[in-house]
Amino acid sequence: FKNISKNIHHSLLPCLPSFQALHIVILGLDCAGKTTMLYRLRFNEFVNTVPTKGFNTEKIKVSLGGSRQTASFHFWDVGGQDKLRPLWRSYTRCADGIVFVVDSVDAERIEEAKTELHKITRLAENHGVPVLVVANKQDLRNSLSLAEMESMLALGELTTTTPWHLQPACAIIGEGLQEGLEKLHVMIMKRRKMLRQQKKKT
Ligand code: G3D
Ligand code: MG
Repeated sequence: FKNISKNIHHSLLPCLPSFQALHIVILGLDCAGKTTMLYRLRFNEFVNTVPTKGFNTEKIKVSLGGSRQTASFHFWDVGGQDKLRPLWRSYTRCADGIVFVVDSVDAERIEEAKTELHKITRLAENHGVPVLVVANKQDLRNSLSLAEMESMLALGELTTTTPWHLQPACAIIGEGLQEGLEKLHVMIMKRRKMLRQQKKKT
């Protein structure tokens, strides 16, 4: 992983100016459906995935509700196996937003997902970065409800500065993805406005 990590640092360190595509990092445990989501958005169809060893990246234009407006998202889908998780930090360094994908039927590992989510949002450099929590695999009969997910992930206990939205989704058919990204976009724009106003005051 050394090489991968070196390349990432090289490409991300000079944080790109924000008028370019929004930098969005897709995180979550392995098998949550991150790569399925990315390729659903990219090709508008289901793509059979293999476990992600390094990362996948795609620039995708997403249309925003009703209006004809679109936003460019530059997604980074990072492998979620535990040995890859230490790399997450180098991807979130300049992130405008985080998409955290959770498998809604994997009740056994939801505690682990919660721990990782809280760990990443507590990092100083992620202070205030909006998080879209995707409750994925809602198509399956035994999926946890949104209310259950919210309490099991302790979303109410995320730092007070972290804006979040919990979105039910089914990545294989793409349901909920667009809606979730619109919410994420709104949160990112709100934060930017707030940061601009703070800058003016000082
Ligand atoms: P990851 O990138 O987070 O590790 P993947 O996860 O995108 O590789 O997906 C892991 C498995 O979950 C895949 O199945 C994929 O088809 C499945 N999956 C992803 N999203 C959904 C969903 O919304 N509903 C259902 N039912 N399954 C989903 P396989 O069988 O290839 O392991
Ligand atoms: Mg993957």
